[in-house]
Amino acid sequence: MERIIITGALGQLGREFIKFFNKNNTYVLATDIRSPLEDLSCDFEIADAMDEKRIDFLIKKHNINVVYHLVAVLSANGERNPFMAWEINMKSFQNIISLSINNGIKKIFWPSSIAVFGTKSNLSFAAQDSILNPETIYGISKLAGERLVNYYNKKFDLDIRSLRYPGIISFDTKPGGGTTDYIIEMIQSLKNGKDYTCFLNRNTELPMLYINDAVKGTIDYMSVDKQNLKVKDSYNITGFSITPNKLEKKLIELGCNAKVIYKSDFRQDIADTWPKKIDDSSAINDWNWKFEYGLKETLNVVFK
Ligand code: AKB
Repeated sequence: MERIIITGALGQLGREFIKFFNKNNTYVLATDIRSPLEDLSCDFEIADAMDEKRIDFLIKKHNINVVYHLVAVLSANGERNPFMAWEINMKSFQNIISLSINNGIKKIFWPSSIAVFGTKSNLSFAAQDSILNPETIYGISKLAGERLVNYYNKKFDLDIRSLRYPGIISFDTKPGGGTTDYIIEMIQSLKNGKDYTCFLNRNTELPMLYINDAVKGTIDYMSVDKQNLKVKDSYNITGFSITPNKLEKKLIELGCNAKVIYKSDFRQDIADTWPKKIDDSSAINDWNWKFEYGLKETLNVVFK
């Protein structure tokens, strides 16, 4: 029986994983640095993943045998404070790996991101095994993490798995401090009749994935036999690609009449080093990855 700890559990992904595990009667211990405002319907403990002793205590107390380590400072927040971003992203990762080794935990999930790509990757359609030259501190930390996934899996016989998520779209829980966040902000503003100032240029195309696909895909991937997984660091996965302008037009078609004002900021420089589309054929071939929510299905969730 899996007994899962989630770090950074109150973030965009964590809350959705909790709902999934609750529905499937899987034991989950949610941890974060602040208390939830609502009932999560699972065990919850305040814990900072930077605090190795505290996490060690909780792993032992709750008999944990699987880790979903979701703590991360995302791309835009990372550029605001690169030293803090590196420290949090890398130290928490290292803590989790060393605690897993010491507590006999084999199975770990750790999200990577399209931020690992850079201007030397083919940004029109980034391959699984592209040249990776990330230019943000977030991307650099994700690339370092991917190399460590590969290294630790061999060195310590661990089963750490990772996916390169594109922008994740969710409406119940908002992301914080990312570059792809504009898509959620624009949809929600226009739906509520409020003008939206978009921090990316109208033609900036980026890959996106609806949260239900992200969660289901991750769970499917985590349950595949390890021998079938040819990619040893992190798999590309994606749903659909879109520009702010295309999204604006769709929202107008759906009856929204608020305006989008384009005023790009430093996040444009981040987006300019990220791919427009990514090739997820390795995930399709190795573990039958497939998404269900295209743009239409994603917008249907909010415009029912
Ligand atoms: C971000 O925008 O920083 C994240 C990501 C693509 O990893 N959503």
